[in-house]
Parts: sequence; C-alpha cells; structure tokens
Amino acid sequence: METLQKKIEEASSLEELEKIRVELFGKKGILSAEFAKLKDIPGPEKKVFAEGLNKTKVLLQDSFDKKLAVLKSIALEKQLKAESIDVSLYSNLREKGALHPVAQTMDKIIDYFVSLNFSVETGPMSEDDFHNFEALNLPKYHPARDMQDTFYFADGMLLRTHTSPTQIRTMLKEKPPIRMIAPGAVFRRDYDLTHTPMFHQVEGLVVEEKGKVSFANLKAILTDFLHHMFGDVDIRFRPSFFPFTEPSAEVDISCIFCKSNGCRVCSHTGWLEVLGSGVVDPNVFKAVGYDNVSGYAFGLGVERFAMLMHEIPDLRSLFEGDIRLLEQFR
Ligand code: 2U9
Repeated sequence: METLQKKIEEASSLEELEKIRVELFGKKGILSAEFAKLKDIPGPEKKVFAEGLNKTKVLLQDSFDKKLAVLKSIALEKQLKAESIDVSLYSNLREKGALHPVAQTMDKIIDYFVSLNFSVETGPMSEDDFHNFEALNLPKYHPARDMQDTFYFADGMLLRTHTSPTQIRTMLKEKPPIRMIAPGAVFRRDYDLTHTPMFHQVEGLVVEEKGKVSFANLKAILTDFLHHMFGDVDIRFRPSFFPFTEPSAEVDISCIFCKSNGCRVCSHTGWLEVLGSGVVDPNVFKAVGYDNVSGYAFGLGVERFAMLMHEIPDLRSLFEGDIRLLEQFR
C-alpha cells in the first residue's frame, strides 16, 4: 500500500500518472485483481478483507486525485508560459482603410468639373413629383416614366430616380449663369448584372444667356472629360432621346477592353456607352421660369464608370461589402 502511494506521489508527469492509473485502477489492474480474490475467501474473513480493500482503494484514489490536480496545474503553468505573448510588441498587421471604389470614382469625376469652376450642388433623396418628373418635361402618364419606376411613399413623395431635381432646385434658387454638377445616390426598380436599386449619378448643367452656349460646347467639354477619365480613347456622339433635352445624344468611348476589336463587354460593337447628354429642352426652362437662356446637360452612372475603369464584371459586387474586392482599392 505504502509503495503504491509513494509511486503515485513520485510521478513526475501526467503521462507517468496515467500509466499508474491503468496499472492500479484499470480493468486488469492491481485493485481489480485484489477484488477478484474475494470470491475465494470464506465468510467472516471476506468481510474484513473487503473492508480493508475498500479503504485502501479510497486512500489510493484520493492520493491519485490530489496528484492529478497538482500535475495538471504544473502543466497548465508550463503551457501558459510557453504561449505567452508580448502585448507591447508592435504589430504591423493593422489593415489600412480606404475610400470605396465608387467614392474614389466619384471624387475623380467631381475633381474634373471643379477644376472647370462648376459648383457642386446636392439635394434631398426623397422628392416630390414636380421636382423629379413634372419640371423635367416628364408629365404624368408620359411613357418615359416607365423606365424610371421607383419607390413611392404613402404621402406621394418618392425616392428620386436621378439627381436632376437638384438642378431644378438650383435653378429655382439662383439666377443664370449656372455651371453646376449634382452628384449623389438615386433609386430605381432595377436589379441585374448592370443595375442595382440604388446607384450614384453625376449630372451636369450649364445655363447661359441665350446664344452663349451650344451643342458644340457640350461636345468639347465631354470629350475632354472622357479623355481625363479613360485616357486616349475615341469618342462618338450618337443621337438619342431624353424628355429633358432636345437634341439629345448618348456618348460612347472606343472599347478599352478589346481596343475596338470586339469583345463581350462591348457586345462586339467596339463601343461602350458612358454618358447621356443634350441641349436643355425649352419646357424645362419654362417650368422654372427661365427666359432667354440656352443650356446643355449631361448625366452618367458612377458605378458604370467604376466598373469600366476597374474591369469589375458584376456591378452588384460593389455593394456586397466583400473585403476581397474592397482591399484591391487601397
Ligand atoms: C435638367 C436638364 C437636363 C441630365 C441628363 C442624361 C442625359 C442621361 C443617364 C446616364 C446614365 C442616367 O445614370 S444613368 O442611367 N443620364 O442619359 N442625363 S441628359 O439632363 C438634365 C438634367 C437636369 C434640369
């Protein structure tokens, strides 16, 4: 008994103690063997032997548990020491933050027009029918409203479908000449590879005394702007229709992916559509009470610019917050 107890007390590691446990308390261990002897011992002696054996078992188990606790705490101490970290050490794992690619693109666009002395105007995202549609020559039931279906509030307000209401508000507030851009978020009922229900536009408006500006100025400024954004590309103005401009033109750049040889991005046309533009329709000036003025306007989708500039295949990925996309723009 003493030898066994000593053996437990002298165990120097958890592994050694485990060996002793099997040797002592295991199915084929010393104690099991002693208990097995009971069946061969006659009546009265059996009781005495059994009592002694049980006592011994309890004592040994007690020593074992104590030793186990001691060895475990030594092992834990050792592990803590081995795994300790120097919290005062400088870590270079800190991630640098950055502006979202859409914000970066927006900034580049805004910087260009600010350099030409355009003012930057903002307006509310929830608008009324007059500022978003009516004043822009889009009367109720006009078929062009279909393409700008949006989110309506119960009180008749709506989420603006373009930043154009900001131009209406600016014209109502100021007098010509006006030379402004309106950047910001807009909303439409759209969702696919190239459309999200919320996206960003930058629109521009120039209003001068009648005859002072023409389509030629619009062409010149947008050509220079697109060279600033996309480098040495060919530019083409294509007749189009918008309710708020007449004449209107969509503006294409030669495909920056295939150098106009034809690829999936440009649908094998060699051209990418990047802007809408035109000479401001007289009905728009009438709606804000402007007389004897000429003006031109343009509009673009910022996400589309970001997609083309960075070859991002799915526009929706810009809004998923996936760090693997975002960290490429640090
Ligand atoms: C006023 C007068 C005229 C703004 C214009 C476009 C053409 C245009 C689209 C480009 C891609 C919208 O983001 S997009 O889907 N924009 O095509 N926008 S002219 O014309 C105005 C605006 C305000 C008072």
